[in-house]
Amino acid sequence: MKVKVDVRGLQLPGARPGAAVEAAYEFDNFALPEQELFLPGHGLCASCTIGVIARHMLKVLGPDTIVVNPTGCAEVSTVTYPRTNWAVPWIHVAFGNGGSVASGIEAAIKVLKRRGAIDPNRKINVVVFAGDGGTADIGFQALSGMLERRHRVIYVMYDNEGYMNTGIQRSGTTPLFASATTSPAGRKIPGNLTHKKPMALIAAAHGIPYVATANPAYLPDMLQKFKKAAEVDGPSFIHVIQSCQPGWRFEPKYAIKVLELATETGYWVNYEIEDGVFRITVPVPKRKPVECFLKLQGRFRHLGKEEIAFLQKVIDEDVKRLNEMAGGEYIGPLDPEAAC
Ligand SMILES: Cc1ncc(C[n+]2csc(CCOP(=O)(O)OP(=O)(O)O)c2C)c(N)n1
Ligand code: SF4
Ligand SMILES: [Mg+2]
Repeated sequence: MKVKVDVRGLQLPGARPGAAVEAAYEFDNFALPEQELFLPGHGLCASCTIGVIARHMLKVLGPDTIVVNPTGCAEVSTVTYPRTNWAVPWIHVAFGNGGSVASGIEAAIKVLKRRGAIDPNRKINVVVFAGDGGTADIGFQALSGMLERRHRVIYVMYDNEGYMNTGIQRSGTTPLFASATTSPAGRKIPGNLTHKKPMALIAAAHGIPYVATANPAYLPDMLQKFKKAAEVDGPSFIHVIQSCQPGWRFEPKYAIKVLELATETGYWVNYEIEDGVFRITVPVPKRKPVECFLKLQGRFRHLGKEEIAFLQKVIDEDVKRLNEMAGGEYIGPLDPEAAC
């Protein structure tokens, strides 16, 4: 089957390279509290990594946190009336307005502090916890406005690469050639025909103080990024990849394995952009072939050699550009013989 797709070009105007900082992170000194603020008993699917992200995010941010949650799996699976799994103030918002509601909450906190109704020294975190659809698609303008106005809000986008709670439709972050219910692989097309939107780079182009990508399979790195986001005085954006069993179609026991392979193949690069300095935070000495990541997942089962080779080329190009932005080969060369 012949379908014309271009290799995309990632670009980030204005970023300065910085050395990988993995070794500088003091993970050992970073004890997590025992208190659970994302409680068990939710309705997320078995092996869903949304719970891993939400639980650890709140352990880092603590009880003085307000969660703004647009519609999506994270929302419908945790707040079935009259129960909730969130032991912090939490608000449901519409699919597309997470950034606007969080902006209003942050502005209201400022006013209440100014009037003396809240202790001006009290640090309250406002977090948007939104899916890829609620961020990269319908919530895009609300997010962009929030970043532009520089509200002190931590925006966490959990990215399962599709509209999962409504039946696995494609989104702006669905990868090339993944089969979804609105881009089904068949005789006409080999799955989704668009590239994944580089949301972290798009957020960074707003010139905000902190942007990062994270992966729950690399927990210390993800925790560190939540911590840094909470410390900046302005907006921060963290794009977290999140494995989804029904959407990606892997055996539930591979929920973390598939995320490890995402990073080991260079499909997903963990980096941060702090005050304009770009660093890769989880270096990968040698890359495994992308096939290792693809073959665990039913959404890529239809791919032939040609499509897999094309996806490998896309990753090679992305990695090259990200290494250039970091100023070194932090993501190493492809090892075609590597065992998965
Ligand atoms: C304006 C509007 N359009 C459509 C919907 C239906 N809807 C609710 S959530 C959702 C998709 C959510 O996708 P995402 O943000 O990626 O979250 P996920 O379900 O994957 O966790 C859709 C289409 C809606 N609630 N509001
Ligand atoms: S459909 Fe996917 S994202 Fe939604 S709860 Fe299930 S595993 Fe999680
Ligand atoms: Mg989604």
